[in-house]
Amino acid sequence: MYGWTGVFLKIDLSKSKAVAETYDESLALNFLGGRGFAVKILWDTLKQGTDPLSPENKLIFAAGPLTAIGLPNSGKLVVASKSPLTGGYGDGNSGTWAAVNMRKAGYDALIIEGKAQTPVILHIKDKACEFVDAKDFWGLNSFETHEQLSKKYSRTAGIVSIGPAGENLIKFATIVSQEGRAGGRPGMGAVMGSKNLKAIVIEGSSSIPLADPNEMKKLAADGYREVLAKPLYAFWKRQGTMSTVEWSQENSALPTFNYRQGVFDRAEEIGGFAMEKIKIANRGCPQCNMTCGNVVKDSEGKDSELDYENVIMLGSNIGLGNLGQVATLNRMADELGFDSISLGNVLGFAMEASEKGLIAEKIQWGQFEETKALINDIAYRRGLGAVLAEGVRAASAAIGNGSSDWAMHVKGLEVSGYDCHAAPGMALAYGTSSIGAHHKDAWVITWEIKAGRGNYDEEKVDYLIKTQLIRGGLFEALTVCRFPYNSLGFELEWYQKYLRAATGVEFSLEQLNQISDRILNLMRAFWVREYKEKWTRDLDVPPMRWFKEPLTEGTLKGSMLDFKKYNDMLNTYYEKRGWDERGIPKKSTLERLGLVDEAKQLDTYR
Ligand code: PTT
Ligand code: SF4
Repeated sequence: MYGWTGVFLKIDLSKSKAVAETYDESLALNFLGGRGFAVKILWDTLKQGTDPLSPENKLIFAAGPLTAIGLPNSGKLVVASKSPLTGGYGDGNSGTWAAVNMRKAGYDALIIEGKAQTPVILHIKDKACEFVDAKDFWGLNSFETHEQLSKKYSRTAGIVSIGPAGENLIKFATIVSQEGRAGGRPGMGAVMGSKNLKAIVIEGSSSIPLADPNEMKKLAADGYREVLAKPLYAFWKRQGTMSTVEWSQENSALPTFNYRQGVFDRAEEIGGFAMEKIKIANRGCPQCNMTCGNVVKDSEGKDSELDYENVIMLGSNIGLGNLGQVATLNRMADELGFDSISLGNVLGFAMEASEKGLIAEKIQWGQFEETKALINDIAYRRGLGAVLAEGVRAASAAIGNGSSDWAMHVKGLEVSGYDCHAAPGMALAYGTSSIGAHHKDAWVITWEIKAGRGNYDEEKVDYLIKTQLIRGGLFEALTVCRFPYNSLGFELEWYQKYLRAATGVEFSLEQLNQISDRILNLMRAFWVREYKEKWTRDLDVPPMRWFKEPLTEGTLKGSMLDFKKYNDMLNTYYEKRGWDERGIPKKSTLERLGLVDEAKQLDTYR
């Protein structure tokens, strides 16, 4: 095989054993890599009903055939597992030198199972793998861990680690790398913690076998030049994703006071231009010339790397309008190892519960010191923090009193940064996203606003499905960053050329679409198999707040979603996907995608 290394490293932490295994070429051709590999491995090897925090669960780090080849934005990997937050398939996409080193060590994926008796660090150096005692590291935050490990091993090693949130099995703990890249929103950090795995250090020195190395060299250089030449490049370097704050504010889509207002009177103070005034550097993932991480000095004089999502979830959504303070909360999320989106979401939920008198604790909107204390309480599971540590779905079940209407999640994953009171297409994207309410698979809201936000037309369903196949399927299987494509307009055809030069295989766009469809259908099948009789179409419906309580501020004040129209749109979506009225892939759909055994198995869960 070219492009793929053809090898997975299987690690059993219970036995301190690591075995390299080759895999069949058909897996590569049918599932490509990243998310494709992860879902196939989880489907084939995880027993239905496995406790996500048990040794039996598997934690997978998977790359694709373009990862680590010096082409635009190819320093990313997918980290996946059965999620302790949602109970379904969970993953994240992280930019890290671990992606580059893993491939250069000769592996397309690490598949980790078992549980070490005492905390360990996995050190992989090409073909060698050692299990290093981590007692001196347990308890350290992710920045301290990174710093000490890069001194102990090498500055060029790939390092991923968990902070106290992962150690304490907080359900929305992530895996952190390079002091500001975080991956695995649905609790991948907790899965790592449950295995007593503090960190992975990986060093690789081989080159990846390519079908046409000369062609690849030329195409890669051309690709970087093309990215630089894109008209939006200069502004992107200045603000990255941060300009979305102003956009969301203008379009009443800004999560504000737990998704009530859509606009925030201090939005300007936390927006892209305010950020530029305190920005000190750009930072980013390996092999990227778009470096979109905005490093600023926070209110305590420390570095913090800002993106749209973490700024609005820890800013407007909790009523905080001081960017330096928001940056401090963001740094705490990175250090402790929380997903910043879910963190801002549960904080907003707690503040609303306090305002409504449903909890004894007084947690007020926008109070910096109180919020810092609560974040630490969540990390160490103290008091109210222990309730919030389970995620917003479980917290609302504990608090009751109708709070499930404004517990902002889908399938247990907290909603990310878009208010959908007046965006039915984006609401459907959240409703049907393959990991719960995340915009990764389909960020359709900017298109929707141009297309007409009030309608629930078939055209929106078509656009959503097309977007899910490209973003949730293709980019997650290639594992390269999607920003050149969706933020600068770097054309999809580039990836076909890269695939040809890397693997020697000519993939048409139709074939790539079919691979994506296969992956997304298998992800859905995994959810259905796990939820069994609890699977219902209600799981594809976004939070009731957007249907029952109109927007309270701004030019779209009074807007809300129509429940019947949403359900009609969901029916159309199911029909077009080849799913039944409960949203379960039909046997014929799975068979058409070559998932014949999977179809048989799923039949027993209908
Ligand atoms: C991603 C999610 C996002 S999506 C953001 S900001 W975004 C939040 N970032 C966090 C953070 O930072 N620290 C923290 N403690 N928690 C965080 N949680 C949130 O995580 C990320 C970029 C971004 S920034 C986005 S959109 C794009 N996402 C991609 C994707 O999903 N796939 C892909 N092929 N390319 C992508 N490119 C962009 O990558 P998750 P990263 Mg991330 C500080 O992890 O679980 O996927 O959730 O990985 O290396 O930080 O890059 O406005
Ligand atoms: Fe990473 Fe941003 Fe570059 Fe994408 S554009 S690879 S998220 S630095």
